Amino acid sequence: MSDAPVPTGPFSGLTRLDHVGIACRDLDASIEFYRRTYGFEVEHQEVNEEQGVREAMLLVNGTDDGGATYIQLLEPTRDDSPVAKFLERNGEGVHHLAFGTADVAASAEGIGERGVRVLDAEPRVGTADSRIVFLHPKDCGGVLTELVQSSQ
Ligand code: V0V
Ligand code: CO
Repeated sequence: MSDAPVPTGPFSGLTRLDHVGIACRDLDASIEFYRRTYGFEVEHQEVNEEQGVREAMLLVNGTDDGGATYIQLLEPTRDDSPVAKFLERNGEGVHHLAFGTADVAASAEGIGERGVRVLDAEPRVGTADSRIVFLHPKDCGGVLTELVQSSQ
């Protein structure tokens, strides 16, 4: 028997809820709602041109693996973006869930082998230089699901 630590966590490599993505029309007004109502503060804010969003990460809690859990507020930057399409169809509300992993490519490969469509062949750049992959909502019980590997 070796003394190496036994790996923990599920086979997918997903170990925590990283964020819940919320589609909104006015980022500043939504930030103000979360601050005034819950006291959550913005930890990070950026524009992601590839994804067509202006977004803010609001810290909810830290986790024991050094990560954290956030609310991600998403305002579209162009009319043909996924969040703009979502707003047109559904109005403001929950847009996606994101699970954290230490290795996003390995998690995506393992989940893809179980018959779920992985939308990104290669991980893309997400918030704060994270690496992200999306899974098709039609294969995930109607929930757009993101896998995220944080940059630290
Ligand atoms: C679309 N559908 C959804 C959905 N978006 N279902 C649940 N949750 C969502 N958010 C459903 C929609 O109602 C349709 O169902 C069907 O999927 C096809 O949708 P569509 O918009 O007509 O068609 P597509 O295929 O052009 O676009 C859908 C997908 C697209 C999911 C493929 O939105 C996508 O690639 N999303 C991933 C990228 C993304 O969302 N980026 C923004 C967040 P019916 O009508 O056929 O039944 S960026 C982010 O989170 C970052 C940067 C980060 O975390 O760091
Ligand atoms: Co996200």
